[in-house]
Amino acid sequence: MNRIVILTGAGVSAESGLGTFRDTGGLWSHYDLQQVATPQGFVRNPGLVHEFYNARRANMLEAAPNAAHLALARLQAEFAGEVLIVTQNIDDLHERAGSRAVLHMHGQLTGALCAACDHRWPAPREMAPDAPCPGCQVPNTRPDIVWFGEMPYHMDQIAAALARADLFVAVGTSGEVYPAAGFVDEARAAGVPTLEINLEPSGRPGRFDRVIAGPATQAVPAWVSRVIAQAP
Ligand code: BV8
Repeated sequence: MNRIVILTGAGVSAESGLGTFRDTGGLWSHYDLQQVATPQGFVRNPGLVHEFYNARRANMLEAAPNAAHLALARLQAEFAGEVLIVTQNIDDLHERAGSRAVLHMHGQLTGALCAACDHRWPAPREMAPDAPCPGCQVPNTRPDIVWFGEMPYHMDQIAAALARADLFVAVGTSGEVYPAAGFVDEARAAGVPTLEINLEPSGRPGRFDRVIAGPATQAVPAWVSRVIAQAP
């Protein structure tokens, strides 16, 4: 086995204290997704959107990577083959755990984007609707995050990696948001073995070849140790 593609979701950051989305008490039970995670919501009320992401950016800065992030970074460092992490998460915990090859398909809280000129720069702790873009000075800046109805980032690179993978692993994701939720189907169509590591199996039975159930901080380090031990 040489090439592993790992898709992570909010469940991998849950034990770092960052909220998930669809679990009981998750983010979407406190905020209306349409108001804070769509381009239409941003146009309607940019102040509310910035408030939502400023709060998540503050949570992220207070959070620390957990044993699952650290185990995935260890796999990238010690596994002789390629390990690509594709994350739906917008936090930087994979990077802070030492991971290098991370694709943020839904963008990052650490990034800012100008909705007027497409300029990108490191996001300040707090963003506001009246803050001018450092590039064009127009006050129309947003977090560099992919909202519903927008095309995720790195899709071509992800499709190519899935097609040539020897194993596809989904960690801590409910598998409800597309196109990420379709990656397991793309992998299966390419004959790639699939593994889910999740608090409990998500989606319909048989969607993954194998399922390891348990909290990410326990299940992921145990799985990584086995992969490293078995590697030639
Ligand atoms: C697009 C950034 C088209 C914002 C996010 C096909 C069918 C149906 C619908 C669609 C479709 N194609 C497109 C759509 C529409 C939509 C969609 O999928 N809607 C869903 C709700 C049905 N998709 C889109 O709009 C996407 N765009 O397709 O554009 C297009 C085409 C051409 C040109 C232009 C455009 C864009 C989707 C991206 C939206 N942005 N995030 C933000 O973060 O605020 S998505 C959002 O959901 C988050 O990023 C999150 O990452 C993602 C998925 O959630 P999960 O990570 O899975 O989190 P969740 O809470 O759901 O699950 C947590 C899991 O962890 C659970 O299983 C739980 O059991 C487990 N867990 C909990 N604790 C632990 C644990 N596991 C282990 N250990 C623990 N301790």
